[in-house]
Amino acid sequence: MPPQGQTSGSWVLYETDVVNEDTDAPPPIVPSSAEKREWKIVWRNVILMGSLHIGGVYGAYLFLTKAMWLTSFFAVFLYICSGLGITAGAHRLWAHKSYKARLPLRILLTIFNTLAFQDAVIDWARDHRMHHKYSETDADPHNATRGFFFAHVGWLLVRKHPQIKAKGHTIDLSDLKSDPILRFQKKYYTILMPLICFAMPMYVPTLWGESLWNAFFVCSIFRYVYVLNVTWLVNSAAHLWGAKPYDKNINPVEIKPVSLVVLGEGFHNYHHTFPWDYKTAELGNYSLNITKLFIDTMAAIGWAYDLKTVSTDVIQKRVKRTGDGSHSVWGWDDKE
Ligand code: ST9
Ligand code: ZN
Ligand code: ZN
Repeated sequence: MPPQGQTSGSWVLYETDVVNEDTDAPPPIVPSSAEKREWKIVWRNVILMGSLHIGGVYGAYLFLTKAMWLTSFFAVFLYICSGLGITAGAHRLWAHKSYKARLPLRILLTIFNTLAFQDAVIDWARDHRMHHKYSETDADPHNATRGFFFAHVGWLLVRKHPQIKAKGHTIDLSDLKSDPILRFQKKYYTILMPLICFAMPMYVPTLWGESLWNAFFVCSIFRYVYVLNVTWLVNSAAHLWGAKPYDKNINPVEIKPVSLVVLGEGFHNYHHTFPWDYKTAELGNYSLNITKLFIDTMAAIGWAYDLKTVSTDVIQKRVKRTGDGSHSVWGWDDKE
């Protein structure tokens, strides 16, 4: 067997493929599908993502130095709106059905979601349902056992593992496909997305005298790249480094600094243990969970309803049964 990392044609072998012959330790268990991992690089995506990130760094520079303060403020506003389109929309409402939303909120969240350009909700939720059902296997689109880079962005730069397509049929998407708003978003995505994610953020700041150049790089490019990267941190960092107060047998972790920037989605050990909770956290401290504040506000005006959560009793039992013992630090002692 060739050594680790050696390529053979378009194949790259993983550490799990290598048997350590110098020790008596048993060879690692190799998932059968790991042998079929193939990095079919999509160069178009590599070039686009690379260029986008160079533009994002330049946009960050303009954000900090040259842009009008109103333009920078608008970029932050767009970050919150597009973030909510992912957290309150694609994630908690559509992928997990953790609450229900009336028509005006569904329309608003679809607009916010399109502003985030993370592909149509139906596709996002399909991949996310796979992520929960087949977590940390080859049928998980951003399988974090393949390392930080793959879980963060690498998975968007290569063809999907055959297991994803093979097991995809086990995911029921009928609820999403029967929603006319989501069908409309998917059908017209290639028109709606450029208008909402790039053209609108570039145009609005010109109303207060900003240059098109600054507006484009700050509000369209930098804001988009920033939201992408903080979202990806949930797939990468929040599956790698942190405490596991609710279930020590899974990889997702609680990671507070990430939660702050991802509007409350960093309590990932809790979320993978209780994915139906609309808070995606045990407590939902508003400062660390803006999405909960948003959904609670929508519930107060009647636009959101049937908010699902988990009783303290169920959480306590689970913590005792499968937690890693860190709960006093991460849970009830962490008062709001
Ligand atoms: C982006 C998404 O960035 C980020 C998602 C992050 C998720 C985070 C979750 C964490 C929790 C929430 C926290 C939120 C925090 C937010 C904070 C905000 C402040 N099941 O995909 P294709 C089949 S997007 C079943 O082309 P390839 C299906 O038949 C960024 N079947 O695979 C499909 O056909 P169709 C912008 C599946 O060819 C066919 O395969 N977007 C499934 O291998 C082909 O599918 C991009 O950059 C499935 N799951 O290509 C686009 N999947 O679709 C990047 C596929 O017609 N993507 N099938 O039904 C691509 O270019 C390609 O997908 C590819 C793979 C090259 C990666
Ligand atoms: Zn996850
Ligand atoms: Zn989830």
